[in-house]
Amino acid sequence: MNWVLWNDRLVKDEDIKLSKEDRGYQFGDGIYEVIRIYNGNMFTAQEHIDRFYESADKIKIVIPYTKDLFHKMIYDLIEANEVTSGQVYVQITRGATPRLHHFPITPVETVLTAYTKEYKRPVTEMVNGVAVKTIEDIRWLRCDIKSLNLLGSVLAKQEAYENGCFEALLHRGDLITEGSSTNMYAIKDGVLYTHPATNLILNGITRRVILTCCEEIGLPVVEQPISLATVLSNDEFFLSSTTTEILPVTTINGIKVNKGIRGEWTHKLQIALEAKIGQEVHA
Ligand code: PSZ
Repeated sequence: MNWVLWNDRLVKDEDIKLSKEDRGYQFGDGIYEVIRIYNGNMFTAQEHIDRFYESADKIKIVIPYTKDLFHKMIYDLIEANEVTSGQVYVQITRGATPRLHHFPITPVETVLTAYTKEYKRPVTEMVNGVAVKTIEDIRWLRCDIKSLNLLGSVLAKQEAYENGCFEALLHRGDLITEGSSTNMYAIKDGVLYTHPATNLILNGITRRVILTCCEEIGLPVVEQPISLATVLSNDEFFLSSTTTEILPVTTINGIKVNKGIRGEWTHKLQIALEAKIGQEVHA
């Protein structure tokens, strides 16, 4: 079924009416989240909801629902659409007003929209890995906000795609930040390295779960940026996000990492993450 959430109402897709002067549409003035659904349940729902409210707060949008009510609204949408394996996309914008850059002088209602999609786990890539291309990170300096402004990410992903790569490996000078829609990790001599959760990356929910998994499997973590110059000397490399989970990175700019095969620590982390998701282990 195809219900969508429009503010606090569940409506049919064709009944949703959005303004051409919605600030999300004109300025990207809003924020969003993507939450994974496994077996009809949201995975790490509270963490995603907390980040949604934090992102809104950072750009001074006030969400007119309590977190509990918001959680219920999203859950009702998932139930109405009978999603078992999929994802829910939710965004909120500052609302619709005659176009002026500054915030509306007379407050207007925010516009919330959410919809669901069926989605299967990328099991082939989980085993075989993916290719990435290094690209200079030209995004803004508040990547900690899950903003609707995604032009820097879109351009990087497109360049990666045109070069036959799954993802862009973004760097500011010599320092690797993250992917265009993923977090990045290197493993060298039994230690995991990943960019610290600063303004230069999105602190992924999957990243947070992975750091807990590292503790569980006895893999030390150093939250420090990975050097681009020495990136190929790492033993293993992988990326993560809500939808991709953990994908081994097997080539960088066409050159193999770890002989082009999934690394052992990466595999262990996939298994630890799957245990949290409650899925069976694939391959
Ligand atoms: O479906 C998709 O392609 C998704 S779902 C979530 C993302 C992509 N990306 C989230 C994201 C991001 O946009 C950036 C710039 N860095 C890291 C991540 C990973 O965050 P989590 O783990 O919370 O999804």
